Amino acid sequence: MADYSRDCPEIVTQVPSAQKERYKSLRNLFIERFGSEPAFFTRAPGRVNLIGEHIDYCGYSVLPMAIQQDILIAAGPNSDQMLVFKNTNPEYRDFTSNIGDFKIDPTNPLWHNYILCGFRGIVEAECVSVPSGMNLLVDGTIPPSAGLSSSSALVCCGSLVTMHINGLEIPKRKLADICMRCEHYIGTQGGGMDQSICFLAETGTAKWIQFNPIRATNVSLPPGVAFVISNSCVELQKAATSHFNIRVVECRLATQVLAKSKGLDWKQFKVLAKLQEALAVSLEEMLDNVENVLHPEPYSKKEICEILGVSEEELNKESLSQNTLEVTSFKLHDRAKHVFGEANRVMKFKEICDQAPSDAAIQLGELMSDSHTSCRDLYQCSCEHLDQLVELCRLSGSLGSRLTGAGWGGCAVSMVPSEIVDDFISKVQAGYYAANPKLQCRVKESLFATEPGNGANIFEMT
Ligand code: ADP
Ligand code: NG1
Ligand code: MG
Repeated sequence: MADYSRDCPEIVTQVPSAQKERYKSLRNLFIERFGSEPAFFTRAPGRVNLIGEHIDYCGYSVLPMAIQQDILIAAGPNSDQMLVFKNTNPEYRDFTSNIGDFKIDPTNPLWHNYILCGFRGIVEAECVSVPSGMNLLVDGTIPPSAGLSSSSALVCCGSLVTMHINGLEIPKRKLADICMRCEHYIGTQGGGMDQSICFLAETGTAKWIQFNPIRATNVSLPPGVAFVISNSCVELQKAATSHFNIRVVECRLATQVLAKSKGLDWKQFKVLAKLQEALAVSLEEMLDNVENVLHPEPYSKKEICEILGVSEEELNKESLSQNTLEVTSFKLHDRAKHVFGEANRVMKFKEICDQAPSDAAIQLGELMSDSHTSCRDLYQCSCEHLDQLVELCRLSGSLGSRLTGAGWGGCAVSMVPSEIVDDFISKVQAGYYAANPKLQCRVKESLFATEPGNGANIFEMT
């Protein structure tokens, strides 16, 4: 039984004074759209992952921090057993459903589905037999489909609303545990990084997040550096494509082929970290196993079936997801090599932050840049524009730059000496955004310095 009692900052709090105007205008808009006062607000931040990409779903720890951009929901109950979701951004159309009738549609993941994931997660986990109807007005500032976790902020915010409106009190670590599984309803088979940092973040500190069970440890970043986010503005909606799940499946198949080669019951193993635990060896030894057992060329589905001794139907059932059934070729060597290497880099990053040697920032920057190289070459989750942007960030004075989040577009994060942040931003603006009017008009929300922000909260207006 997990112990959720520790590490849980207060969840219900007052609106910070700097934010009061935003909450007031959302309240006024809620009254305009629903004809009644909102009862409360929930807020969930986006995040930037500093290091540890595509390894949370393999069971390995990651090192993100929350950012200031967020999803904010003004909420009130309704007595008609209706779910009514509206958005301040007209691109996101109104959604209305009877509580008993809603469906989460992985084939057409429109925005309201993410809130429904949070709703369903709480209702099922807490066995709420007659959930309250909800009127919600959503306001978001996280650039969508950019690797800053707008989707999970929406899921987590939706779960908080559902909890509070139904009079439940759930500790933050349990909320993270519930929510890390609910985005699977929409099809993406991610790990728990986004939901864990969303709930467990605290102002002023990055977090080292471990899984099984979820734990969040403060990490002190070196003094004299800032983290700058730059969005390539290439968008990839994760739930609408199979890019993400193909990587999850490749890691699962690598786990199973390695397990089989060690004489283990391969069906018992779904994630690389569990295999490492069973073999009781170091990450370096797992890297040796990759070199000795897996070949660098892609595996056909037929070859994997032969190695594991199963039919294609059985492999589909055991190891693939709905949207990867048609994939016929899988890269196991390179994906597993990335995962073990990246897991190692997270441990080193954490160690350097703890020991704080005089050249800490330089060492951390190198780890970040190595992480990008591995994502680009072994995991193949970058894209041309993002690689160009990362390169430009390095040439503009960063100590280290890398893609952040799932990739295939989206954002880069750079560690930059504090005294050159303004100069760095001007150079990146000139080199990436200025030449293209479509990018230039988005530069304000696409290129900015950030600091570790607070986790999700419920706010009551006073
Ligand atoms: P990421 O999590 O990296 O931002 P995803 O592809 O996982 O990207 O999720 C993006 C989706 O989240 C969008 O397509 C949209 O459906 C939803 N979303 C993001 N921001 C908002 C918002 N402000 N309002 C409504 N839906 C949003
Ligand atoms: P983004 O980019 O926020 O969708 C996804 C996964 C994370 C993690 C990263 C890659 C979800 C909800 N999020 O994040 O769990 O695997 O990619 O490190 O699936
Ligand atoms: Mg997402």
